Amino acid sequence: MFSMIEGKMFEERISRSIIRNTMLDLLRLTNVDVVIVGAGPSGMVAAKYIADKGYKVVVLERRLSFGGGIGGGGMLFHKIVVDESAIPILKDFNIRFQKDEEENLYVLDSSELMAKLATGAIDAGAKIINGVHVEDVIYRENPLRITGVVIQWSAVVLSGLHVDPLFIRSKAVVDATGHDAEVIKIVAKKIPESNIVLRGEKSAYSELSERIVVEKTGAVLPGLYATGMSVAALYGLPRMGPVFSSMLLSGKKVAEIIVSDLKS
Ligand code: 48F
Repeated sequence: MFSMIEGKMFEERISRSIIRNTMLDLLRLTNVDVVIVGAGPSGMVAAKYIADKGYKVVVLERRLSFGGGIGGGGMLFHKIVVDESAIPILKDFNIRFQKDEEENLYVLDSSELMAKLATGAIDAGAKIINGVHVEDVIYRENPLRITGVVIQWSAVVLSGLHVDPLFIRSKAVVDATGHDAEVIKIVAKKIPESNIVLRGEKSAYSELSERIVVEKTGAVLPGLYATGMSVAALYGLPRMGPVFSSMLLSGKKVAEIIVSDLKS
């Protein structure tokens, strides 16, 4: 009639298993090496290459799915393009691509890119947690340093309820939030001594932006790093549309910089 195991109903065991294992995970995540804010292309690439080196990495994504701007392809067409500079990264993630000889570009399916970037990051040991919104940072003075993030359930943010958040301590925080550079924007506003001026993204100039976004990727303040389109928003660089080479290269570059900083 009622299948009870050790005096517990099935429904009760489902709840207990989810609650206990979530709490065990969350306790392990209160102090990590690297918090990456945003599970878009740059964030997931950074997560893999940092986790590959054995560091504890968590990616916090406010939506219930990873991929960021990948899923929409180019104006909802399910393809995106890269140039040859991104091919080594595509190979590291086992992502298939075709050469469009006519345009001298490489083309791939947006769903495969999303799924395999996430798989690569997770298989390397990074945790991707959906439904968590980063609403602020933790900082310390003399010298000024970003030492973690302030988090809230996205559902609470969307509901507008006043609920105090919780904290995650980390050695590095990566703004991979895309066009709005949300973490850097908060730091610029709430920590004026950071002297950050967020210049905002410019209109489209794909070729220029693809190059400079990668060049400018890196540390913003001790403990705070920018990758992907947040770099464009910070330095006033143009947008580039559905060409993703620089997002992948920027994620890899920020990973290399962080790994080197964590070692020193
Ligand atoms: O926007 P997004 O894909 O960032 P990206 O890695 O790549 C940009 C491209 O997709 C494309 C482009 C280049 O070709 O122009 O747009 O720079 O992903 C950013 C992710 O961050 C999440 C957001 O939901 C998205 O999935 N995000 C943004 N703010 C927060 C956040 C926040 N405060 N807390 C948690 N997640």
